[in-house]
Amino acid sequence: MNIKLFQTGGAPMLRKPWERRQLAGSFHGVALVSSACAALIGVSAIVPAFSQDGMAAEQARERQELQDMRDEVGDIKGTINDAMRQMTELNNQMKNNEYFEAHLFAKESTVKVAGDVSITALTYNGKLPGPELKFFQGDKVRLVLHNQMKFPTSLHLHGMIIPGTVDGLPRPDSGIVKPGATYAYQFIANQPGTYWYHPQVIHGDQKAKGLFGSFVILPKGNQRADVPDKDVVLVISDVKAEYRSSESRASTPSGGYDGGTSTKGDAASQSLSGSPMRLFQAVATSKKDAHTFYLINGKSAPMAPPIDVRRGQKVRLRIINAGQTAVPLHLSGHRFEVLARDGSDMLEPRVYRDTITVNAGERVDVEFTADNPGLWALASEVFEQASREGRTPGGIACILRYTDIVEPALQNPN
Ligand SMILES: [Cu+2]
Repeated sequence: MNIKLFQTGGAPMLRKPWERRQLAGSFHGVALVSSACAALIGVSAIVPAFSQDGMAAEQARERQELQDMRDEVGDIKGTINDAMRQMTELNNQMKNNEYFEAHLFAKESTVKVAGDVSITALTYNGKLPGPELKFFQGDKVRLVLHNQMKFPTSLHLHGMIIPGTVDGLPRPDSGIVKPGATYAYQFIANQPGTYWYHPQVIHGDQKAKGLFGSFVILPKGNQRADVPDKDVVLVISDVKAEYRSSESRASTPSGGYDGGTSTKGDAASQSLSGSPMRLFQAVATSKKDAHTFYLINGKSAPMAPPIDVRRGQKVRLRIINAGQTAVPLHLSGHRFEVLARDGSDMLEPRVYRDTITVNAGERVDVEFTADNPGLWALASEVFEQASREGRTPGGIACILRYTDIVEPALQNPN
């Protein structure tokens, strides 16, 4: 939508023929301008020497020329009217569709985080992390929070500089959402970058139990050079969960977390592969029998989906640490440029790393060129975080995979 083109305040007045012609030329093509100039020069130079017949012919020509000009002005008016009509229609559309609306349903859900482990966590829309939202700079955003939990909640837009009425500490009439209630948070997405949402600090325990999600604001008028071929959001987290034995006592292996006894006949406790599915309940604080699941996009390795790239692609990773501890993430085989921390563009000098420590609550955007075909790991350097209680593969780890390269070793593992 090119509104500037039709801002008539700065348009020239239609006063002199050549100005009209030039304006017409700008609409109908360059040829018109040059023919108009030629006609004007001809008229002023030749008029005094003409006979009466010649004068009459000349007057007729001038009348014709004036008529042509009127027609052209009419054309221009028509063009402007058309454009104004289109603009009005666009404006009406924008008014009707002013807000980019997303609905978040905060509720308890059971999510599978590893092959044989499900946790009952607090989620937005049943997903861990919550829905990945994308806006463009300047979008008017309305996030509608539906509280389907048994206790109050709130929404914090981590990193956004917005009025306190939207994101300040919630007040009774502004931001605390009672059980069963709905609240709409509206803001203008004016800062490009990587952000995340979660309950306010007074409901911090809900964040630790899984209530978090990401949102990205893409710059308006993205230049091609600035747009990566692949733009991936990675939310890393740790969720503490207790083994929930009360619900599945009959089928619970007595050995606790590591007791892998088969539980035949209990469909709910069977994973697709047939191994016993164990159910954990997310807890806010560390307890003696609590297990910590380190997750990348809600999954423990090897369940975390791979990052698929092709040779030559520019790949951006937007890493958000929604967990409780700092995570030093290492990407093997590549060096990445650190583009931004906490949503702000980095200033020069450029910083290149192969490991980046993402603190609790922090966001880091990095970018690299996929120029080293193969299979690579993106994983925490802390063994506890890159394992599932000492077992590998597990925890915060995923594969970077070149999909256009055939790996003979993988195709034929002899
Ligand atoms: Cu936060």
